[in-house]
Amino acid sequence: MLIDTAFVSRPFRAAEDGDRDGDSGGQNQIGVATKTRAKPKKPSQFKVLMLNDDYTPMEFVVMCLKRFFNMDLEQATRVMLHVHQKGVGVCGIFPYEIAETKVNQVMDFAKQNQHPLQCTLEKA
Ligand code: TYC
Repeated sequence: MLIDTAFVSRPFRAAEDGDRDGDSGGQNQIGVATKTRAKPKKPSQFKVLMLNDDYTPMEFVVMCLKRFFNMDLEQATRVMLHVHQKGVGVCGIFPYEIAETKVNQVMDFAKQNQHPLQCTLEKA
């Protein structure tokens, strides 16, 4: 169970709100509102996808998978060959900000090395 808290300021004083004695029982005062959420949301997950092309060397793709996705040589080779044969493959599944960082790391590294390798993300 998740408790959301937020500061809430009321735009009028209790006495102007039909509360003649000014005793609102705490309802019209500045304070903290709490709201319960029945279904707490898990942070959504994103797949990082690697795309095939005709020019990026296989060894370079394997290097990226080892460097940025912490794969060993065997895993990286398997994923690279899958992408080479099917056109697209999953490098991993992460929360949005981590997935975005990995996409940027791969794209920057590919650009620095003048390879057209493309990497993208997709909601899991
Ligand atoms: N198709 C490339 C080649 O034959 C290899 C390759 C594999 C490129 C995976 C990109 O994501 C990729 N050199």
